[in-house]
Amino acid sequence: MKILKYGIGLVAAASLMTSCGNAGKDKSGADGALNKNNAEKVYVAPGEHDDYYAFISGGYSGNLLVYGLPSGRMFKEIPVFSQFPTNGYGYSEETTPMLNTSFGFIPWGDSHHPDISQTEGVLDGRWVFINENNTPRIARIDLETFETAEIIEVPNSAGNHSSSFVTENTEYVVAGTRFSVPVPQRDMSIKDYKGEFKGALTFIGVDQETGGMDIDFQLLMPGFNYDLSHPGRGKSHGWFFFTTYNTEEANSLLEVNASQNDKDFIAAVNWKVIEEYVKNGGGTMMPSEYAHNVYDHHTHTATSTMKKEVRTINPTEVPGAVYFLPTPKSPHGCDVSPDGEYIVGNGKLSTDLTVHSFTKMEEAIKNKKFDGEAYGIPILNFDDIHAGSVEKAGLGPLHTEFDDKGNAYTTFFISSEVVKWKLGTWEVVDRKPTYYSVGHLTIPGGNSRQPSGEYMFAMNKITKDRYLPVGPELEHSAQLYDISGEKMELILDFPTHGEPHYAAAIKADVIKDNSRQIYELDENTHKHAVKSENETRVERNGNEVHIYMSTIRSHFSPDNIEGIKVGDKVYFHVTNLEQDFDVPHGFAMIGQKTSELLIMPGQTRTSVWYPEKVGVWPFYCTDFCSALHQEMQGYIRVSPADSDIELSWSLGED
Ligand code: RUQ
Ligand code: CUA
Repeated sequence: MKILKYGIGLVAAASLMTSCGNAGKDKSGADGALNKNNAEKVYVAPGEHDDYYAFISGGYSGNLLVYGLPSGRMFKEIPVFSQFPTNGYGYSEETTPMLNTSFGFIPWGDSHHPDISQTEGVLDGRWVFINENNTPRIARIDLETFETAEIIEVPNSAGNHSSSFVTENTEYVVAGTRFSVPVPQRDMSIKDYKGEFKGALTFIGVDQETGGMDIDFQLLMPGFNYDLSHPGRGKSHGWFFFTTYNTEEANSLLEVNASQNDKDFIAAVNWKVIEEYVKNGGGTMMPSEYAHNVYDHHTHTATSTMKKEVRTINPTEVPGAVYFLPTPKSPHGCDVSPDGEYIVGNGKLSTDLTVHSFTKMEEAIKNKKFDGEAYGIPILNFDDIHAGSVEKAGLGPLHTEFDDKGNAYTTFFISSEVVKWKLGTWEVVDRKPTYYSVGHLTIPGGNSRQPSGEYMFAMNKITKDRYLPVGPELEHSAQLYDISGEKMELILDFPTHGEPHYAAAIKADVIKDNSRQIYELDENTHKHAVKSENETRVERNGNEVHIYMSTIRSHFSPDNIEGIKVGDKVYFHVTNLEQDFDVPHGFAMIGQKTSELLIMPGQTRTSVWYPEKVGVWPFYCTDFCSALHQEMQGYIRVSPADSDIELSWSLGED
C-alpha cells in the first residue's frame, strides 16, 4: 500500500518536471496565442467592453478580483477578508467591523470559491458569495456596488473549504468544514480524535429581498474532512453533495494515513428533509459565538453583532437526511452536471473519474439497498449508484465544469492538463496542456443549469516561465480556451492575483446596467456626515477632537485647523460632496498610522490620528481628481499638550 502511494508521488514529480521543461518549445505552436485568429478572439478594441465578468478568488490575498473575458483584463480588486490600504477597507472606522470575528479583529483571510446567486438554476447577478478558509466565514458581495455587504462567521468549523456554493434559488449558501474539530471546542487529547471530532456542514439561509444571511442549521457529521461540495439542480434540487477524505479519521501524517481506504465518500444531504425537521422544531440550540457583520450603504457604516447560539442537527436523528456514496481515493472536486443527474467525484489518487447517477441513487435509497453504515449513516452500494467512470483520463484530477453540449472538462494537477469528456459515454474527446499544474477551471455559468459553451479558463498553481521574470515570487497564471468547437483552443495567457481557487463568471449584460455610479448625498445617513461646506466644523470633547470635513474639487473644508494638541485623539470624518461618476477624493495625513481614505461621491469615511509631534503638519488628497488636484491640501497646527491655543478652523481666510 505504502509503496504504491509513494510510487504515484514519484510519477507526479517526474511528470510535473517534464511538463514544465517542455513548455518553452510550445510557445510558437499551433495552439499558441500568437496565431492571428486567436489574437482576434480575445481582442476587445479600445473603448469596447468584454462579454463576461469573471469573479476570480484572490486566494491568500483574502479578496475577490473582477476580470473581463475574453480580454483577461483586471477591473477591480474587491476587498473582502483582508485590510486593503488602497481604499482604507479594514482601516477606516466604518469598515473595521467587517473584519470582526469571535477571535477579535482579523486583518487577513484566505478566500477560495466565489459563487453567484441564482434564480431557478440560472445566475441572476444579484450577489456573489465567497468563503474564507482560515477563520471560517462567508461573505456576500453586492453586485450593484461591488462592495462587500455582509460577512458571517461559521462556528464549529475549521478550514472552511467545501464552501460557498448556492442552491438553485439561493435558498442557502452552504459551508462545509475541511478539518473536523471537537464540537464544542474543548481541551482534549488530539489522539482521541477518532469518533470524537465532528465535521460541521452549515446551511446559511439567504433573505431573498435583502440577501441577508443567517445560519439556519448545522449538520454535525462524523469527523472526516469535507473537501468540496455542490448543490443538486433540476431533478436533484433539494440535495447537496460533499466530497470527503480522511474517512480513516487520522490525526497525523495525513498524506499516508488518510490514503488507506480504497474508497472515501460523497455525502449526499437532503436539505429539504432537514428543513422540514427544523420547521417542526427539530435540532438543538447549541451555545456558540460567531460574528455577523453587515455593511449599510446608506449609513456607509458596518456593524458587528456577536451571535450566541446555533441550531445543530444530529444526522442520525433525521431519517432520510444523509447517505454516503462510496467514491474512490480521496476525492477533491464534487461537481454536478447541468441537468442534475450526474455527480462527479474526482479521486486525487485515482486515475479514473467516478460519476454517480442521481436517479440510481434515489432508486437504491427507495429500495433500502445499503452496504452497512458509518456512525449510523447508511452507505449505498458503489455498483448501485455508479453511472460510469472516465478511465485513465490523467493524473491528479481535481475539478470539473460542464458546457452546454453535454461535455465535461476536468483539470489534472499532476499531468497539468484539461481533459474534455462526454457525459454518458465517458469517452475522452480532447486534452490540452495547461501551464502549469492547474487547480480549478471555470466556464461562465458554472454551477448552474445554463453553462456557456464559449470559453473555459484554467487557473494554475505554477507559473515558471510564462511571463517576464520578476524574482522568486510570481503571480499565478491563467489560460483561456475557446471551447466552441470539438477541440479546445488555447487563446490567451493572463496573470491573476493571490492564488485563484475557483472563479464565477457571468454574461456582462446581466450585471452591468445595475452597476451603481455614485452614492446619493441626500441618502447619506452616516452619523458624522456633512451635507454642505456650511456644516463643516471641528468639535472638541475632552481630548477627543472630531473634524467634520468635506471634499469637492479641489479643496478640503476646512483646510486650516489650529488648537490640536499632542495627546489628542483626532477623528477625520470626511464626506465627499461630489455627485459625479468617478470623482473620488483621497485623504492622507502625515505620520498617521493607518491607510489613506478613498471616499466615493456621496460617501463618508473616518480615520483616526494620534498627533505625537508639535508642529504644522500637512494633509492632502491622494487621488488625482482635477487639474488642481495638487492644490488639494491643508495644514493642522499641533501644539504642546498644555497649550491654551483655541480650537479654530477656516477655509479661504487670510
Ligand atoms: S480548491 S484548487 Cu479551494 Cu481545489 Cu483550490
Ligand atoms: Cu481630490 Cu485630488
